[in-house]
Amino acid sequence: MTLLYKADPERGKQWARLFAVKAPDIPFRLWPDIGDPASVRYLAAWQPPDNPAHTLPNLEVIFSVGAGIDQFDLSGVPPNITVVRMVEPGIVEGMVEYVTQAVLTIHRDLFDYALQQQQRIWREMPVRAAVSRRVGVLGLGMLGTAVLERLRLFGFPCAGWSRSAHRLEGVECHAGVEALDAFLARTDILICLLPLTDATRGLLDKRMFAKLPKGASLINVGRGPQLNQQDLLDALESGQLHNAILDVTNPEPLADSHPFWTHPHVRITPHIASATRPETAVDVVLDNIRRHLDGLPMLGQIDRGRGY
Ligand code: NDP
Ligand code: OXD
Repeated sequence: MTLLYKADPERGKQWARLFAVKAPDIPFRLWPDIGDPASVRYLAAWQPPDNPAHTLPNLEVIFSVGAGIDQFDLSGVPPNITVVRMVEPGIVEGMVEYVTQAVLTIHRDLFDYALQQQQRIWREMPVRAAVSRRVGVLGLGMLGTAVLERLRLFGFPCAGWSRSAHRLEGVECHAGVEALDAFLARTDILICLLPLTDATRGLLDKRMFAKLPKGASLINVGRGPQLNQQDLLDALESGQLHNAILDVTNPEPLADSHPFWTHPHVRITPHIASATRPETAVDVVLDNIRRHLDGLPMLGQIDRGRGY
């Protein structure tokens, strides 16, 4: 009943230490040292090997080490192998911190002050109350919900958009394509926390930007291919959008010559908004293995039809 880990080797060593203490009965292997392939029933991976069912003939569950599973080629994973994404408190905490700092950076005009500083300009801008800055989150899942719960405490009027209807205290919830325009029209800071699927690829484009109030800003912490990068540059140029904070790009990293690197109204970070924390993730995976052994559904099991 081996668990094979195939992702960042340094974090893999932490997983190995934690497994040795918390679950000494479960053999743990670090890719590429897979031992007997027939004994591997569980795989924790950022990307599974090609043709996983062939490489690991008794594989039953693939745990994504990330919250997203878009990096998996699910067409190569037979339906009898269950795919589980990472639902663990460490990822949530990191994302709440990152998005909070990004919203406050935009809200408190720190982009504009950084430009003033470069020119040695000491000039105050009016300080806007949070209640006058409307925040909107695309995606009301594990992360979008947690981010809104925190942002609400600052006094920002908060809204969210999802596929199915949700109810969240203090959050105006919108659902479905037909509700998107109304959600965008009331959003000054737009945050993308959607999974990458066929329906969300390229969603952040000029049509969407045109529906935001003029001067709105974007924070993309979902996935790079959700954004049409040229449309963003055009929207920044025209003033339709004021600032963008991008933790994800397409590709990652961007080419040296990409205009985002030096754009005064774009801030990029190298996909670090949040990351799985071994200390908390291992508990979740072990709990899921127990559930699986008991024939119970696992937390974070993905729906292949929806793509997330
Ligand atoms: P969840 O699966 O919990 O939530 C996804 C949300 O998106 C749900 O509310 C879902 O709606 C909504 N959604 C999906 N498709 C659509 C659609 N077509 N139209 C409208 N709403 C849609 O995901 P998480 O919150 O855990 O994570 C979200 C994403 O964040 C991940 O997939 C990953 O891409 C990204 N991420 C980025 C990280 C980073 O460091 N930058 C770190 C971790 C995650 P419904 O509720 O109706 O199902
Ligand atoms: C994730 C990520 O999906 O790191 O967890 O982006």
